[in-house]
Amino acid sequence: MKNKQLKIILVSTPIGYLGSGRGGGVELTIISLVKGLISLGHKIILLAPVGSKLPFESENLEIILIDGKDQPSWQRRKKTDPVLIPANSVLPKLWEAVIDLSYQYDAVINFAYDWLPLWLTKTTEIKIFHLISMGAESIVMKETINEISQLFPYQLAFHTKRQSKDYSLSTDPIIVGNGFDKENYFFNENENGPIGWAGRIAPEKGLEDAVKVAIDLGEKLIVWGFVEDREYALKIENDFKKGVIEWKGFLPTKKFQEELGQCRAFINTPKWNEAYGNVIVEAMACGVPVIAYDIGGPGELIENGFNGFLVKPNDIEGMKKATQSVSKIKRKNCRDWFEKNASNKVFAQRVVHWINKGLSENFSKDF
Ligand code: HBI
Repeated sequence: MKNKQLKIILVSTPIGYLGSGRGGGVELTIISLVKGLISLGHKIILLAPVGSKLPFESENLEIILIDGKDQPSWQRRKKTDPVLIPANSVLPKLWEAVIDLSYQYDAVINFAYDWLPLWLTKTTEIKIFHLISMGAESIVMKETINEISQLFPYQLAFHTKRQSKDYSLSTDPIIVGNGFDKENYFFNENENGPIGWAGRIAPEKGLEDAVKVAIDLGEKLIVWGFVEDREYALKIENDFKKGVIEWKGFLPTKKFQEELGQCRAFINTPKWNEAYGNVIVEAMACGVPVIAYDIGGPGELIENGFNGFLVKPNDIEGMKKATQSVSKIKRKNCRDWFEKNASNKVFAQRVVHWINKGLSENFSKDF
C-alpha cells in the first residue's frame, strides 16, 4: 500500500496562472509538490488556469489548462464577504474538468482557498483532499472548512499547527508542512551581505517594519516580491527616505535564490497568521538565517538561536537587536534544517502518507 503508485489530480489556485506570482506561495507549493510526487513514482494530472507553466516535464505528468476569469482573492476582500463567482469564472470550469476525470484517479488534491471544491467534497463521490493555504481569511470559508472537518477529517491538511488553530477542527489537524526542490537552491556561506525581505507586497506582509529596521541599522533593504497592492507599495515609497529600499520585483526561483543567498540576514515581518512562510524556508535553503516575528508558520519553523531568531510581533527594536546578532547563527544550520524538514521529497512523502490514510479511512458520506 505504502509504495503503490497513486494517480492524483492536483487542482491549482484560481487567482492567477502558475508563474504569474498572483497565486502567492501556493504557486511554489504546487510546482514543488508535483516534482516531489513524480520523483516518488506517482502519476499526476495538474489542472490549472491558462498561462500556467511548470519548469519541468515528465511522462508521468499531464497538464490541462482551463480558460476563464480569475477568482477575486480573499486577501483583498472583507472576512464577512459572501462567496463570489464572476462571469466566465475559471473556478467552476476547473472543477467541471475534475468531475469528468476523477473516476480514473485515486484522489484529487485541491489547492484553492475557495468554497466550491469544499462544497463538492460533501455533494459528490469524489475523494477531494484540501491543502488549506491560509489562516481563516473569510467567515464563509472558515464555516465550510469546519464543516468538512466534521464530515471528512482525513481530507483536510494544513501547513503548520499555528495556521490550523484558526479553525475549529473535529480532530487533531493533519500537518504536512511544505517543501521545495533542493536542486533549485544553492548554499551561500557569505556572512557580510545586505539584509533582505521578500513576499507579496501587501499590508499583511508588514514590509514597513523591515524598512524601519534597515533605517535604524543605517542600511539598505533588498526587497523581492510581486506588487499586489499598488497603493500600499507607493505609500511605503513615500513614507520612507529614498534609497533605503532596493526593489527587485518578483523573480523566477533561479535568479531569486542567487540574490537571496547573498544576504547576511533575512527579515520576516508578518501581520497576519502566515500559514507557512515559503520565503523564510527559501532563505534557509540558501544558508541565510531568518529573523522573524513569532507569529504563524515562521514562529513554528524558526528554532530560536539555531536557524534564526524569533522576535515579539511588531517589536522593531527587538528585530534590530536580533539582526545585529545574526553572525551567532551558523549558516550551515539553516541549510541542514531545510534539507531535513522542507525538501520537496520530504513534503511529497508527507502528502502521500496523508492521501493513503484518507483513502484507507472508511469515512463515507452515509454514516
Ligand atoms: N483567494 N479566492 C481565493 N482563492 C485562492 O486560492 C487564494 C486566495 N487568496 C490567496 C491565495 N489563494 C494564495 O496566495 C495563498 O497562497 C495564500
